[in-house]
Amino acid sequence: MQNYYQPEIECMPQADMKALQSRRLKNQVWHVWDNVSYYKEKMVKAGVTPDDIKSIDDLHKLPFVTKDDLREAYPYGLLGVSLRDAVRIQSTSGTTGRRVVAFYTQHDIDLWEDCCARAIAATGSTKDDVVQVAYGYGLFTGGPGMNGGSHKLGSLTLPMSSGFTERQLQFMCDLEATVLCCTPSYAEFLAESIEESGLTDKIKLKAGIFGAEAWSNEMRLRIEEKLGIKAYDIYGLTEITGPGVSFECCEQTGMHINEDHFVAEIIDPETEEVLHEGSKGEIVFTCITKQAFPLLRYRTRDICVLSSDACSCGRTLKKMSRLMGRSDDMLIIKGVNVFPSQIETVLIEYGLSSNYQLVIDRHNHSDTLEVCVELTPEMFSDTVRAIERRERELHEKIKNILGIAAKVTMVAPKTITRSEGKAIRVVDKRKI
Ligand code: DLL
Repeated sequence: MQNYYQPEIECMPQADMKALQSRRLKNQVWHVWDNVSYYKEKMVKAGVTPDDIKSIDDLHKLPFVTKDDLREAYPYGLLGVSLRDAVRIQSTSGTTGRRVVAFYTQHDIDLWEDCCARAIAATGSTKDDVVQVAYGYGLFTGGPGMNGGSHKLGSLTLPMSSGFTERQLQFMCDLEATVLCCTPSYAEFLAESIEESGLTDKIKLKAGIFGAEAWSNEMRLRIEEKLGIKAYDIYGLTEITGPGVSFECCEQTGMHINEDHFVAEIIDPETEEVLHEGSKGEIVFTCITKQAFPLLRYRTRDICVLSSDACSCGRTLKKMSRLMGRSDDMLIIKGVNVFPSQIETVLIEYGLSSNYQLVIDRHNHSDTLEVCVELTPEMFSDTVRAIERRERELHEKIKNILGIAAKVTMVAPKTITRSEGKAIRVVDKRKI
């Protein structure tokens, strides 16, 4: 039996959905035109006015919003309501320069939680379930989003946040959690800890909702086997709302997009040309209902494929495939969005050259980051103690900027292999 949270939307005929999207898009473009002068200027420059947008077929006429726009307009330049009406921010981790701050009205939080409730319901879960939310709470959207979704569905919610594994296992056993929400790497770590603690027989989990970082189908099968559950993918990003932009159903062949709120397009990241359904490209989202942070045509940099094929779960919402990569150099390390240039800036400000390499690996289901950097010839003549002090100082600086710890290794000048083409700055050894 299929389980839905809002069947009238999730199973709406595609033609009706298109009409709903068109109505909402027209209103949203006016909302942005009237309230977000930053984007209005972009529209004026592109020679488009709200009158040119009559349906979602006109979406391509609107200019894109990129991370650079977010940076330029930081912090309030893209706010679509007065401060009086905004009630919450969420943010990505990272430096002030790269940090994304997204705003929500109460209405925005409400619709976000509906999206997360749809994702939880799609696993077959109901009011009778106990949902353990082990995504981080706070600025990160994972915890608050899934928490709200679980409340909406009426499930008993365990707001655990991430980490404190022993406590996670105790609550999971004692309160008989049936649904686990966390990153796939943490799910794998929890699965191993359960095995090691001999608690396998005490676990009542039946489903897991895992996202926020890349994971493979092999990893899914490993988690499913170890935890004895069905593992569902969930996608989202802070700029658009957080988790629940799209979610998997029992078919596990891609994630249904909550199209009544987010209109998806696939573009060629180089030419920005809109591609036909079925083509692989960068997914772009337009928020058609959000008030406080109403991004239109936001370039996510995430690469995937869209499909409107019928799904055996009965949902008519289009699906996006599992993510196939990114069109920029963003890495997700320990759940934190990291751009190599952030680390490069720290190194250069410290007086080092840009001969460095980031080595990312995964031990015990947790990511590790090593920053190997060449000493300058002057620093090379320092004592070992002075070099170790420098490594500690850099470790601190990187931790302050990224929020995660990195092992810093300083090596002799000219020892990092030079490439004849593009420098190889990132060596990602993670097998996911
Ligand atoms: O990661 C929101 C989220 C929380 C999604 C919990 C799912 C579950 P950000 O921190 O803004 O938001 O990072 C967004 O993470 O652009 C993708 O590159 C990546 N990402 C998110 N979900 C997935 C997924 C949250 N299921 C960025 N598979 C996005 C692969 C994902 N990558």
